[in-house]
Amino acid sequence: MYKEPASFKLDIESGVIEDSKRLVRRLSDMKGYFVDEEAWKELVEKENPVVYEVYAVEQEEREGDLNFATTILYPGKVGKEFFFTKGHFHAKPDRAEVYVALKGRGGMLLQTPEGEARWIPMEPGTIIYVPPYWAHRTVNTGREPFIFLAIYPADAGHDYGTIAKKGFSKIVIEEDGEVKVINNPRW
Ligand code: S6P
Ligand code: ZN
Repeated sequence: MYKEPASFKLDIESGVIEDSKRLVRRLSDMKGYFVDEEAWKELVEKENPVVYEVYAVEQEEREGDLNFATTILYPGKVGKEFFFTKGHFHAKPDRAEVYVALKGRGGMLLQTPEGEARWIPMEPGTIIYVPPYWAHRTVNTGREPFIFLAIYPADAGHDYGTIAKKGFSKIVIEEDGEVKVINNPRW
């Protein structure tokens, strides 16, 4: 009838949540995501680095319940483009989400279904409210792992298809030693 309340141990330094489900995304899992496809191929063949890891505590998909997960997004670039998470809409697109940045530096790209984009920089202590209907992707613009916690409805689900096909209308690159958010040339 009632679920048992629970507590979990998060190691703030590493971002790992004890007794959670671990997911690893390597660069080879992100074919077609980066603008510079030659640079992507070269780096996959050379070292195929881990781009990010997720530690998730998830419930059954039921309205009213909550999931949470940390992400450790490693530093790196494909060509000029900083490493990022795949990015997604929620399968139930009206489900919102909250992000809390814990360590490192980066930001979030958000986008409406019509392709209107926003960029929000993130540093430890930044809390982001992701409203219903906005796709979201995080980007590591720093030189150390970028770690954050996300809290989302248990029935939100993930819709990766649209972003996998079209990407975001903006990309985040390093140019002349600066972080720049520019229009996606493939959009
Ligand atoms: C889930 C939440 C995060 C991401 C994680 C990986 O709703 O937004 O836990 O799943 O940052 O990103 P992605 O886009 O590969 O799921
Ligand atoms: Zn999400």
